[in-house]
Amino acid sequence: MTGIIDRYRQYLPVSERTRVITLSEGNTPLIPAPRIAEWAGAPGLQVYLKYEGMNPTGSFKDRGMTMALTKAVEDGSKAVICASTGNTSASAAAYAARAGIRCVVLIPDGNIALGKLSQALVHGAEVYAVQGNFDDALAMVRQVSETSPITLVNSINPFRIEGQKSGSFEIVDVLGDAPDYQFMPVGNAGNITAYWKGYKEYRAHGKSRKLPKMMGWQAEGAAPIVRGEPVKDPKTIATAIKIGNPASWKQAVAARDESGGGIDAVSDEEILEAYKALASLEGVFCEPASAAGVAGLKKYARTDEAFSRSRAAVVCILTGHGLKDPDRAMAVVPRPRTIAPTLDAIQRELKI
Ligand code: AN7
Repeated sequence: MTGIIDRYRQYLPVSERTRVITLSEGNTPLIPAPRIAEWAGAPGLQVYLKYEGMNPTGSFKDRGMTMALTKAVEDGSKAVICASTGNTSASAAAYAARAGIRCVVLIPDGNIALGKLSQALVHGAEVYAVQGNFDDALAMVRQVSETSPITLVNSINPFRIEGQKSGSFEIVDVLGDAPDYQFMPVGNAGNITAYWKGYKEYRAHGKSRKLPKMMGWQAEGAAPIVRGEPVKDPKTIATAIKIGNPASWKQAVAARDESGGGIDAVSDEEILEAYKALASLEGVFCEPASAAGVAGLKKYARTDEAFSRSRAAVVCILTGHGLKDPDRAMAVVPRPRTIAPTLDAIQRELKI
């Protein structure tokens, strides 16, 4: 069984003796998306979708969680804890089950997608629904982990970032170099931090010549980095990135500035348009938060003409699978029509 730790062992803080907790995460597809380039009004762009929904629990979190649980077990920990908008808890629950240790999860009550909640529960995590938002839950687990023998596995845990940087390695391994631009959603800002670290390290090892411009996208109602101050009551349909005070704020700003990129916001309408375009034009089903980066691509192409006319290599990170949030999918499509069980009935409908 080979996951990101076995594939990128020389770049990660593990030894020969480390017992690796893995579900064969990583090695996700990098899918060319010419119709999304056209949809974005920039048909010359070489757009690729890094489909992180293909990880074992359906999101990019597995890259970080294999490292976090591997190190927790190596350090003798018997329990892990996290706050989560859903995907972190699903991943932590699965890897803790595999490691055979306890997993405690705090989620914002009523604000996580059903698929994610079902995952945390079925993997046997102890789940608490906090009457507050993600930021409240994160403050609580930080305090608990400081005073009790339980390992925090939010992305404040540096091993999470170490694992997640493998996403950059895979992109460079496939393209032969870093892309010119990377578009991605930003919530707690761990992933943009990890990707930027990965690109810099891989280049230092002579694996690439370029570094991408890092283009991060927040939802308009939950855009603290764009506004320059925490958002007390964040609002967006993209519940995964409904975060008002990101833990890796400073690192995200550094990734933006060092790379010459940007962090901006897209509306829920723009996110849902991109979400539907990905599914209907490319056959790729991601969750709404994942579509924020692609919505950002269209917005950026509109504002920067030189970019939209270029042949730049652009990677969009699709962070989570569409099946995580079936309620959202059903809310944006027409219901199936009910028909009689006859040939005549279907032929009348098809008009062919
Ligand atoms: C699909 O699960 O924060 O900027 O608690 O699930 O690294 O936080 C999820 C975040 C993007 C944002 N896309 O990544 C959690 C959580 C999806 C996500 C993000 C998340 P970060």
